[in-house]
Amino acid sequence: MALLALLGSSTAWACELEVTGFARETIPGQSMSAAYLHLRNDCEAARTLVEVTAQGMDVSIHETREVDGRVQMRALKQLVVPASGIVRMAPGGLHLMLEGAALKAGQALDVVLKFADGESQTVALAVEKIGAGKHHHHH
Ligand SMILES: [Cu+2]
Repeated sequence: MALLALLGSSTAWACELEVTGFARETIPGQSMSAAYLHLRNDCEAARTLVEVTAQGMDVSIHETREVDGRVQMRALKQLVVPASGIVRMAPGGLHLMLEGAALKAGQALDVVLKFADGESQTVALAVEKIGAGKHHHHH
């Protein structure tokens, strides 16, 4: 009993991130879309996002960067949300790439965030219309 209590006290209490965000409607004829999250970490430890999943599509964490005047996207293996920190995804920067998506404005999209510590968290994202002329990237 004493040993169990000791082990228990050394394990950090699971602390959930505060996550909000939205996904973009799929452009007719395309199967690619993107979602943007705001991840706020009020926990005492950094949290490392290692995988994002959603039913019926492939999700990857992407970063858009300008390299030598060219806009490029690269996939990130993980995304660290620092302790007491915020990570903001936004068009032209960090985003979730949704492949095989068929999303319509007004729907909700559940995404599951998986962390390096084995915890996972489900977040419901509103699907929003794409504003005219706001396409932020092409594949
Ligand atoms: Cu992308």
